Amino acid sequence: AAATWGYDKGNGPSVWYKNFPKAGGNRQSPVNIDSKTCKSHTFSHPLKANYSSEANMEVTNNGFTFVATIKGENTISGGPLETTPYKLHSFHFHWGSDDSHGSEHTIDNKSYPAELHLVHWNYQKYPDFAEAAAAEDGLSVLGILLKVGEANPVLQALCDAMDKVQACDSKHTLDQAFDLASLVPEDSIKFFTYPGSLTTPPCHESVTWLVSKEMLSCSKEQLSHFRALIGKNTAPLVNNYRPVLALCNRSVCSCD
Ligand code: SG4
Ligand code: ZN
Repeated sequence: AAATWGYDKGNGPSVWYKNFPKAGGNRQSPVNIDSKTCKSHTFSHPLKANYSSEANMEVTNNGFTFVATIKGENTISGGPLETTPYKLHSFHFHWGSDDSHGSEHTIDNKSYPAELHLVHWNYQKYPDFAEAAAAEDGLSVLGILLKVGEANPVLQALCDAMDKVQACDSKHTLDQAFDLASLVPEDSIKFFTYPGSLTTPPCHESVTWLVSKEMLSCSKEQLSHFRALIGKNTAPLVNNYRPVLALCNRSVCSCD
C-alpha cells in the first residue's frame, strides 16, 4: 500500500493537509527565523540541557529519518519552559540531497545541509509521550542546525551507526555508550523560540520550539552517511524536510 505521507511529489508536504488537517493550521513548523526583526527576550531561567551518557542506544532507519530512542532520564528546562523539566524521548535528523538544503528551519532565509531534532515531552504533566504529543504544552523540540565544516567526532558515532541501518526499517544497538551532552552547547543555550508543531504528520500543534543559535559542524564525508540511507521506496533517503510555513499570528523570540 502507498504510504499515507512522505516527501515525494504525490504525498509530500503540500498535500499533507488532505489526510492530516492540522497540517493546514496557523501554528505550523518549521518557519524562517528573521534574526534582525525577532524580539529579544530574557527569561528568568537559562535554557539548560541536563544530559548524560546513554548505554545501548537503539537507532532505527524508519524510512522517514534516522532516529535514536532514549531510555535514560535526560531533561531540558529553563527559557520558555521555565522550571518545568521536559524529558528527552528521541532524536532524529532531516537532511538534503546536497549541502545547499536539508534543514527545516531557515535563518534569514538561509538553509543548512541538515538539522538535528531532540524531542522532549512534558512528562510530569502527561501520562505518556503520545498524549503529550497532542497537547498544546506537551512537547519541546531543541533544533540544532548542521553546517559544513570540520568532521565532528560526536556525530561520527552516529554516522557509523547509520551504516548499520542503511536498509529501511532496520535497527541497531550501539555498543559504546553515547554521550548525549556533547550534542548540545555546554552551559546555557542561546536560542530562538516560538510556538509551533511537529514537522511531520499528524503535525500536532504541541511544540515549544527551541532553535539553538550555535550550530554543529559536520564534514561533507559525514553528510554522505546520511544520504546513503535507504527510504520507503528503495530510493535514497534524502530531502526529508518540510519547507518553511508562514508565522501567521506568531513571533519568534531571540534569547541569549
Ligand atoms: C520524525 O519522523 C521522527 O521519526 C519522529 O519520531 C518524530 O515524531 C517526527 O519526525 C516529528 O518530529 O521534531 N520533526 S519533529 O517535529 O517525535 C515525534 C519518532 O517517531 C512525535 C520517534
Ligand atoms: Zn524533526
